[in-house]
Amino acid sequence: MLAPYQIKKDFPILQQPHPSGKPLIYLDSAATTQKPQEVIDTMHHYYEKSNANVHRGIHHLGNRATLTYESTRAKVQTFINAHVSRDIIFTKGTTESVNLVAYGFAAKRLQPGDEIIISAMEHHSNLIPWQMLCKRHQAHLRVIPMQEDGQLDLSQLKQMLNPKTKMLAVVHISNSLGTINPVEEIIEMAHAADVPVLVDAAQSAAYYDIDVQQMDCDFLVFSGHKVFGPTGIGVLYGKEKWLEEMDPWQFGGEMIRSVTFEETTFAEIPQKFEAGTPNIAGAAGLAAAIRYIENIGKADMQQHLQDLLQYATEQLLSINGLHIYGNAPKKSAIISFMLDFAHAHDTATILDSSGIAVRAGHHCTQPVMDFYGIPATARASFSIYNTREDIDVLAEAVENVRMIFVGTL
Ligand code: 7TS
Repeated sequence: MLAPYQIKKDFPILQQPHPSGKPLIYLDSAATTQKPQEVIDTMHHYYEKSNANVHRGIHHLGNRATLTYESTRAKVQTFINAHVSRDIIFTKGTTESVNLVAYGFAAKRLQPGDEIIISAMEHHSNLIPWQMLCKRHQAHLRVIPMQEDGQLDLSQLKQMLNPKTKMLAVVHISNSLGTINPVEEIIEMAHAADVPVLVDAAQSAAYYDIDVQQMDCDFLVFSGHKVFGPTGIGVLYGKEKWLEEMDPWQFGGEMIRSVTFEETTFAEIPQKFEAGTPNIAGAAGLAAAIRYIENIGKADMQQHLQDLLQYATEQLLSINGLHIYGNAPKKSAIISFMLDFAHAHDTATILDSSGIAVRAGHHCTQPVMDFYGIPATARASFSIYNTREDIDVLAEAVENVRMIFVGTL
């Protein structure tokens, strides 16, 4: 059993009060997770004791920095059970990882008239790169439709897949609805049609077991800052055969074997995709974040999140005029809601005055909002440092919004 009150103490940022004097309740972990002290300390320690550039210094500090950076690659390999560590590419985040696959891999395979499939609930960063690529190559973007409850309608997928399909990209857990998609089933269907699949694990990597070999995804992407690690570092996993085939997308130092004014030959993977000085301190922080997750254990995390999801759903649904968007049977601890009597931004502003951080807007999933015919939702997203008490405070504060707009309870 996870002890959230104990865990909360690991996160220094959550110890400070809100400017209103009320306790700070952070319910925006889908946007970014807070960082435990050991992640902050590890990054601090890196700059204090080990800072140098990687892969070039023969000196002591250069070796330490390289060891820090490369041992994180090995750490990520075991975190997602990749076959070898060279299948792990460091990027600056999920967005950059998707763009790298779009332009380094899919662009090479795309002919006019070809098709790329995404789903109706993609974050814009797993939508726009594919849309732009399709426009550039006169290809078509096709979309797996969604049902009212926020599940994908996979009955359509089989007939959507055809010899013109060159890529499928799908989100594991929706950041605006919380839906947990059956990615293994999707991958199996896509592979039956010889279509490679990218999985966006931005919302799942922190809490759900990711085994890329078992999942058999061709690419998997996530961001350090959503797994209790720092901003500015992310991961692209790719099957070795695809990474070998893929073109580098950025050029410069670190990614070459030899250079003349006429020709350049590139380094092997993963260096081929990591031009320039990488985010070494970020890598140190990411390794510390993964250690933190491993120490707590994903099974306990999931159990806690499911408990919070169930409790929060009950509490919020007991409020008159509150609607939850996204009611899939398999759902993570993300609740998008709307009040009949208040705009989502007003709701979020009033909640903030009670010390509660929720996000309001389209959550970079505008097509999901269009599907429901709404401009925005308020979104409460929970993590391991949240408690049932946080949810009680949230429910009370939403009742207060009702008081302000409607005048009665
Ligand atoms: N994919 C999903 C499913 C996400 O939730 C996000 C960020 C991204 C991709 C992009 O990640 P980035 O690290 O490259 O920015 N989601 C959110 C969110 O829900 N609120 O702010 C960022």
